Amino acid sequence: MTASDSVLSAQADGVLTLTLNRPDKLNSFNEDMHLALRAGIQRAHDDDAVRAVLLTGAGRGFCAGQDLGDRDPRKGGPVPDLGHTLDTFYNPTLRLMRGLDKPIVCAVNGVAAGAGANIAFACDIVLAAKSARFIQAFARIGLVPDAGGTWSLARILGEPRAKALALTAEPLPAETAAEWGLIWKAVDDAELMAEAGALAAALAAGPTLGLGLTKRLIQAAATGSLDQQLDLERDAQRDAGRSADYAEGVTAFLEKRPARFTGR
Ligand code: T3D
Repeated sequence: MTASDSVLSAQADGVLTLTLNRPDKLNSFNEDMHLALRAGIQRAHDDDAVRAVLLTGAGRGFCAGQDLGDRDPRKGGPVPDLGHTLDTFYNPTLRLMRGLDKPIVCAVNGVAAGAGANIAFACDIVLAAKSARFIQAFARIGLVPDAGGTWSLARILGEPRAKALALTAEPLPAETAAEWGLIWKAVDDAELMAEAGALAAALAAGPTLGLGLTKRLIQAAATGSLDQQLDLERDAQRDAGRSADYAEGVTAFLEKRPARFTGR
């Protein structure tokens, strides 16, 4: 395992595990953690040996959003340009996560607040400990949901629930988040890391090209028409059909044995 100060990263069997690691601040984001998380996701882009990412948090929380200690108005100085910090820190990471052609599994081990919740929702498959809760904490401090929150909440939940969560900042328990379709599953706390790790390992042993194309198609469906989507599916299927993993998958089926995918 290698450790940057604020994000631990470990790679094994095709899974890159990234652990937000500022537990005394509930893994809230300072600049170092922003850059370390982005570097981790970039590594997943660049390294063919990485075939899935597992994102989680150290300690009792997943992530409490922005480190508000770095925004203390009592320290004086100019009013911060938060549009600039979104452009500089959150938005590039969100785009990198959504653009990664490999699955990101998120194991929400505890409270996820502010941008911390919305970064979880930007992952591809989200499991949460039953004790975890999601809080659109922005309203408590006079901000608006960011890190893609208005997009994912409105799209997944629809306006009534998205607005209620964002305007009240009421904590949403993990089990309700799962019932509402905001995450994949709420699991017993003691089972979370084993279950999320097994899922990430299974994805890393899967047909990486096909999985990446699938991720891209489902994301494109949010903004495209059926006509556009049918064309995208045709193009993606053409690429998938040329992959070694497709040939292996069909051969394995016909030979009645498990497929051995190589990610190509
Ligand atoms: O600024 C920009 O660049 C714009 C982008 C903004 C994105 C955002 O995310 S804005 C939203 C920022 N986040 C919040 O407003 C959440 C703040 N935290 C909380 O409301 C609560 O901590 C939680 C509901 C998440 C958890 O509550 P609880 O009671 O379980 O824990 P706690 O006691 O409040 O926190 C434990 C420690 O973590 C505590 O430190 P201490 O007293 O033990 O030394 C607390 O101060 C610290 N902590 C928690 N969240 C943050 C934090 N420290 C700095 N920043 C935080 N966000």
